[in-house]
Amino acid sequence: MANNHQKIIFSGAQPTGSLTLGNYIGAIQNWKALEQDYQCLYSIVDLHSLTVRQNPKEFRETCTSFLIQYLACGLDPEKNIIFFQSHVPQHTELAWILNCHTYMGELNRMTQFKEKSQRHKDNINAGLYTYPALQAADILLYQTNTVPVGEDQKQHLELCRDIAMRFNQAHGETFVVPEHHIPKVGARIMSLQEPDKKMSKSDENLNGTIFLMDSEDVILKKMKRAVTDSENRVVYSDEQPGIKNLITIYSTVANISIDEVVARYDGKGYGAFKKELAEVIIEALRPFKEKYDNYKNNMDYVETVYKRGAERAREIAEGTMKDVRSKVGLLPR
Ligand code: ATP
Ligand code: LTN
Repeated sequence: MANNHQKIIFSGAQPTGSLTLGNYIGAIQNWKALEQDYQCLYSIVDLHSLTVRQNPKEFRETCTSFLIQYLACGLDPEKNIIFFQSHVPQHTELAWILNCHTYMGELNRMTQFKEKSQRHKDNINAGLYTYPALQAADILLYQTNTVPVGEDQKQHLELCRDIAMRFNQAHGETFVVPEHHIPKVGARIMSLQEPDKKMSKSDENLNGTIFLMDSEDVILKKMKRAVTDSENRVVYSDEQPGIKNLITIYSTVANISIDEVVARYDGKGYGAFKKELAEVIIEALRPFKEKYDNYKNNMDYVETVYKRGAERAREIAEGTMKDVRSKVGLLPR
């Protein structure tokens, strides 16, 4: 486990659909960079996905595929603790207690709740509403210092901090109050079809999202269809949100600066730019696809990874829960 000076990092993604280029650029790429210097916990937050109705058989497959996608992205299970949220029951136990320290007024303000209840009008359940308390439990259980996420999670993180401070004030120092870590470039990759909306794995318009699992042909096609404008100049400006988004993607995937991308395509039109961007993405994803197939053929190993991950996570989580139970006045077991 972490030595006393090693900072703790926690992050998670919901196993719905399949990982997108937005998830990779906004989150996973940064997770990988952190594994050298920190004790990192990365969870597949399967309980969060149950806020939307799932088909059990498909859901199990998606969860396994997510874990394999994490590993294929290069997350090292020796350095990081990688696990399924539902395998560590302390998450739901703490979530209940934190629910009792969260105000309805706070939950009412959450944009993700407002958006998701618009999208799933027939199933606006209590889980969707109290989702941020479970997310706060995920983070606070591990005495997390830093949470690397995309821009969209800032509001949930702020609420998590408020809950932690409130709890500490009421019961004495219990939780570390975490900071969020949002990347400077790429924190919000936009849909290729609607550049005013974030790229999302649950978008109904599949052309707006590049999935890490997409074939080369599909990536080329989606890139060709990406919405731009009539200027035909590769310029990074708010007036040209479509092309601005593509430049951001280029810069983060090829690991070169925005200025360098713009200079490289000075005087060239959108056609050449989009085609070469597709090639850059395809090249970057090649090792991902190879690793994915390898892990898929080695399910025994994959199972060991998540079982060991949950074991390590439970040990830390139980330490925090013992303190929490005692602080709120529950009798020792
Ligand atoms: P859903 O559509 O199911 O809400 P999502 O694609 O938004 O999913 P999440 O599982 O909610 O993805 O997020 C996983 C991580 O990826 C989070 O840290 C989130 O901030 C980040 N992320 C998601 N979409 C983007 C994006 N378009 N740009 C940058 N980061 C993103
Ligand atoms: N709500 C997040 C997923 C998530 C998460 C977390 C992220 C659940 N628990 C803890 C960071 C830390 C989302 O929708 N992206």
